[in-house]
Amino acid sequence: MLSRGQLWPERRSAILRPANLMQHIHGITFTDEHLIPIWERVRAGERLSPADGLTMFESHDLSALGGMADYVARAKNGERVHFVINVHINPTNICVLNCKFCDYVHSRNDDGAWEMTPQEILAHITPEMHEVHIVGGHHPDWPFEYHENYIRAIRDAHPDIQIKAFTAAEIDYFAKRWKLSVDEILDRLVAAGLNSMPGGGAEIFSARVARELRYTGKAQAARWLEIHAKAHARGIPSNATMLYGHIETYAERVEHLRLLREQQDASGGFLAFIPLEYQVSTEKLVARHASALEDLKTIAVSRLMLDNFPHVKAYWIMLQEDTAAIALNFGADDIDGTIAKERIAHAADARSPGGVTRKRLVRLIRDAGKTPVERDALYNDVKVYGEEDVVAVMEERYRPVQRSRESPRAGRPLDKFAAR
Ligand code: V47
Repeated sequence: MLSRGQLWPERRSAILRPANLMQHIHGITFTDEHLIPIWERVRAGERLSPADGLTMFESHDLSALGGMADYVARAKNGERVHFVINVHINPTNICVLNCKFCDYVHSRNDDGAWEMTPQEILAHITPEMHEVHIVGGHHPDWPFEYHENYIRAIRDAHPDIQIKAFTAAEIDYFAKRWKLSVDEILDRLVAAGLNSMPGGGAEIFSARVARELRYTGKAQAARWLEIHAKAHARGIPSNATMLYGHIETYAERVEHLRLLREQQDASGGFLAFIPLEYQVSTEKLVARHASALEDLKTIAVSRLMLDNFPHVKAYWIMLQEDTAAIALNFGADDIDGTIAKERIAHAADARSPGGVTRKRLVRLIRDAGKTPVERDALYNDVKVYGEEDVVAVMEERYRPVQRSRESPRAGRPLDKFAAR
């Protein structure tokens, strides 16, 4: 017997409902009448249930889902779409784990293994950047002090840059490997210069998928959420991700979103949610990448379910630029950044380039009909791009805004980041 939400992806079409006649309700055209009561709840500002989440994932009516999500995104962020001038640094790809979806991981003696020194890490940072994003493998020999030291080196060399570093999975590994408490780790990282935490390592909060994809060795749902709660309690904002498009079911996606929403109610420090499209790796968990339709649906449903998250990010590295641009009208209000170098998705042959220019991002956001807003890691405005700024960027005579020493630091109360 097949149950709802369990047919992803091979027989997904079997559960999609046939189209009905079109109905126009408060500005949205529906071909799936099951979405209409959900739209009424969205307009009334009511919270959607997990059953609503499943109904939306199982719907074929992409344009209605996009319209509803865009309505919510506009209510939260208006016409604004955020981006950041940043760099992704992956200090090492040596990792004790062997997650089945990951092509990034190497053992110590493998040919492609790398280890960066603090000086090599520093060499990736330029004065124009407002965010440095750092995640790496679970390196068995680097003592915690090594990580602390390169964070301090960045802070000393760039007192005004924002450092977003270490997934909850890495923090959990430091704690287990070096017998430290999560509290001590977080306090020491803040003292070294950490501002916020990225959302990686969450994968899908499902014990079944964790077993099948061999990631039971990394922080599981309760621990991942606990670490973010501890970060939020000390004024460290963070992001959350969901790895989709492999063997997970729609029901598992909905449960993942429900757990994040519940955590956000409790601790309030999540800034952005980022659905990560599985990049088909050597293991080929599925034959091909999720379709653009599936990507857009996932962005839209995430925006609708996560009513307490201020931002939803269309991560162009994994979605590719075209789908990411369309996602800006399907509930996403952020496109990440210039990124400069990216190695995790590209280890699995991501089809996007390794980094893009400010010009490319500004054009992409304007082409989507939105207002480009350059931000820092904590979603403070660096620059709202008016028409003249957009023209200046296109004509390559734009003068970047300098980083400000007024940037908020971790350890401050999180009221500013409370859901809008
Ligand atoms: O945790 C690994 C995922 C994550 C693959 O917080 C893969 O702003 C797809 O978390 N296909 C790291 N994904 C990236 C990440 C992230 C990216 C951008 C912004 C932010 C943020 C966070 O990448 C890992 C893992 O879940 N990953 N292998 C793969 N083959």
